[in-house]
Amino acid sequence: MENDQRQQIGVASERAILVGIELPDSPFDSRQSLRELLALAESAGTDVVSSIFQRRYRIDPKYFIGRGKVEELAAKVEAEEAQVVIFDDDLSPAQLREVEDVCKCKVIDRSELILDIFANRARTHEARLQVELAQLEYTAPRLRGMWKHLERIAGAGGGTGAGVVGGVGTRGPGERQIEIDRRIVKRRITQLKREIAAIGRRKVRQVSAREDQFNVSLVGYTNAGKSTLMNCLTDAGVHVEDRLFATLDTKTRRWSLGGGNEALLSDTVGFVQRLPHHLVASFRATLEEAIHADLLLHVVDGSSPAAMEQYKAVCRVLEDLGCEGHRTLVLLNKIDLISERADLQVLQHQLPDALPVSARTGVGVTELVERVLDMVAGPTQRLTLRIRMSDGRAIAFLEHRAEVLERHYTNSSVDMDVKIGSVHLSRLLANHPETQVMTETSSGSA
Ligand SMILES: Nc1nc2c(ncn2[C@@H]2O[C@H](COP(=O)(O)OP(=O)(O)OP(=O)(O)O)[C@@H](O)[C@H]2O)c(=O)[nH]1
Ligand SMILES: [Mg+2]
Repeated sequence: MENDQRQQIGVASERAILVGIELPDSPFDSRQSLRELLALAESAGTDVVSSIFQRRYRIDPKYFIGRGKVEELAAKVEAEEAQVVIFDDDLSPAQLREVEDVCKCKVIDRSELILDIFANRARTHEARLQVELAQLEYTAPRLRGMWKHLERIAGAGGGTGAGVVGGVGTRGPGERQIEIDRRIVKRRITQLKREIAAIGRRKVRQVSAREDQFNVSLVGYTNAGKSTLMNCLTDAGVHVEDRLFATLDTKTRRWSLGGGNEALLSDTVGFVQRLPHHLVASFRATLEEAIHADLLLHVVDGSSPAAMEQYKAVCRVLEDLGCEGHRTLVLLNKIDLISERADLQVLQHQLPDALPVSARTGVGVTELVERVLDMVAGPTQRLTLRIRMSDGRAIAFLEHRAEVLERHYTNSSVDMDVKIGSVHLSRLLANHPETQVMTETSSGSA
């Protein structure tokens, strides 16, 4: 029916006004958050024409911001011919409706904006299902509240499905349809959950099939440089872009660490301050790599003035995912952009174990590889091992995981003079108990 018109109501290329508010107990910097909303809105393709910021002691239950501010906002909407107002905070359905009544234009909140970006960016089947579920779960409970105004907005249509609910501010077709749509939405949510659960099970099988490998996951704030680093370390050739949420699905590649050692490196979806909860829940399957990783490389954009806030936001999402106990190496990326030494020192003081790197110039990458190699293989030692000739698997293991310097053959065994990491040595001795350690130096093989 009105599908065609609804497609036109996306925020892309609409004139937008942003609204931020600062509360006394706010856990984050509200002005910084509003700047990020601007980046998010631009990522969604809107044309931001103005913004409003208000400091308040508490939110207004009816309009979220004060009555006077709403009127100021309405005047601005008219003067700027804005088509959408975007709040930096999540509003209740009733508040959205009240503000829409006064401003006479579409009003959306931060979560809806993020969901809209994801809906437009999702390319893989898996990502599309996950975004659609998150959209429906956020949108469906708001249907009743959204109804009244939608009847007034000419051309507003209804329906379900990613990119269908997707047109932001299009939350359903009209009062008469509400019950029918609720049922459709419910059924679709059940179906999506089933499909996503199946993907999740497949993903768990895939990830556990890699258990004998060392699995490393890149995590971090969106735009921190995860994909750039992935490309720098492997030949993944993943998509890199200077905008938020360039990556929405996971790619895994072999990462050669030298000396026959390797790890599997996964690039994952970026996080953002106050990522909608439904989105995190839906993206669990995509984040399976991070959940099961042996090591997380937490990439922080060291050149961002909000580096620490972003670091903390990522830590919170990781906690949400149950990853807080994972071994983590923090990387201070983009150090090529930090011109003030003092700025870098402040960050290094706050994150003393972090390793400064630049995914663009390659600075710090050698040290990164060394640190990871230490974890994969343990400290290297040189020794001679006697392996039975019949134990082809042990010989193959050494050829892959150690640097073999010399071999001396006897009738039934081979003495191999090797440089090997302690982790690999323990694994070898555990799996091949007949292996003998002859000497800890290379000089004599018995
Ligand atoms: N100067 C500089 N720019 C970098 C560096 N690393 C990444 N960038 C740039 O930062 C932008 C974002 O990089 P991506 O690798 O796409 O970031 P990401 O973390 O994968 O972002 P999402 O996939 O959106 O979460 C791109 O324009 C990169 O070229 C760096 O070390 N130095
Ligand atoms: Mg990326």
